[in-house]
Amino acid sequence: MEFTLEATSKNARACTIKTAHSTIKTPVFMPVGTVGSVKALDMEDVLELLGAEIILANTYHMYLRPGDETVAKMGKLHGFTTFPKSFLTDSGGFQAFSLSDISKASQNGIEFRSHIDGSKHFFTPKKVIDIQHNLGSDIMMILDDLVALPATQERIALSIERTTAWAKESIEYFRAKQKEGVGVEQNIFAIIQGGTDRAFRTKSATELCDLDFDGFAIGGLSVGEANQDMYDTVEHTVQYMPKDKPRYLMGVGTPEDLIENIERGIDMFDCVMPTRNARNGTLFTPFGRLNIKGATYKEDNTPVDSECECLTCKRYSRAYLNHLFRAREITYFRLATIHNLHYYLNLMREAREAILADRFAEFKAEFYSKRG
Ligand code: PRF
Ligand code: ZN
Repeated sequence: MEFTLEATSKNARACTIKTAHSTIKTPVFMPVGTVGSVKALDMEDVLELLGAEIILANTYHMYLRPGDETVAKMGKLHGFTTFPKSFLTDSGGFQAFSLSDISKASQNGIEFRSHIDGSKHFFTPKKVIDIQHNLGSDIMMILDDLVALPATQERIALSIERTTAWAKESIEYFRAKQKEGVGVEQNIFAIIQGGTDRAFRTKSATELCDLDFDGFAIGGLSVGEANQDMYDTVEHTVQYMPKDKPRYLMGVGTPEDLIENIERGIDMFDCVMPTRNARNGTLFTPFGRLNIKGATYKEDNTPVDSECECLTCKRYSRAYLNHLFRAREITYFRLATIHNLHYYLNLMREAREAILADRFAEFKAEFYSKRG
């Protein structure tokens, strides 16, 4: 992976990340394609209509169904899904923790039950690397131990201790495999944990950033803490992260969260918010959220956002989308998803332009002023 830091505007960064499959310009939002599909879209939409250079898939889901070995046989993620650009895969720890009714972390890994058929599985740091080798993602994530907030000091201490131990085991195994010729074009990121406690975050960040990873993520946030606590934790943690590697904030967030965290030095984001909200009827615009179900849109002949250049806004009215939503038409899901993802990806492109012109603060002020 080639990483170039092109410009900064205070702490905000514009970078380029070159993987074996694409050149990613940051700040970047990665659409979520949990099971190897961005829900409601096909890869042509993701590629041609949205222009995404990277999407996220989940180890947990692909391992359970169709199975990582099947994916490997079908040409790994790129061949199987036909998406030719980059994939980042999450390690499965978070999904085991949030989707499985029974999940138990121990010293050696995480035991969980499948949300599909209840079968028992055990993820270890090495196992999730083997799976991600089969998936062939451009960026893989280490197995981390995360805790729901609020948590006791003891539980957070244990979480970062385990995450560091697993990270050491992961990087050793990953680099050894590369020496054998496995995963040579793949990259691996560590995940900083530590709740909202500064001392824990300092410890987790310094321990992990000392290791030979290709990039670093901040995990364990957006799990129920106040927004300001998330922003403060990020602001604190980035100080301990290297300037010459990508910084990824996992599972975040609202448009406001993205702007606040770009300002604090984050390069990469992913979140189900634009895709999930689209399906629920919530559409994002520069003026705030719009609930397309509302009776006010029944005879509104204007687009969702008259300045938006997405397919949905160029062609269809709020009235038509309101109708499709109420009629539960499948087409609604695609059109709404295209708009919301276009909004997120475009927000990142505009943020990047502002950083390159060293006017991120002005950009942020305009962003907030439009929302009133
Ligand atoms: N760890 C992993 N995946 C994640 C998270 C994490 O902490 C989060 C937290 N917001 C989202 N996805 N492995
Ligand atoms: Zn649009």
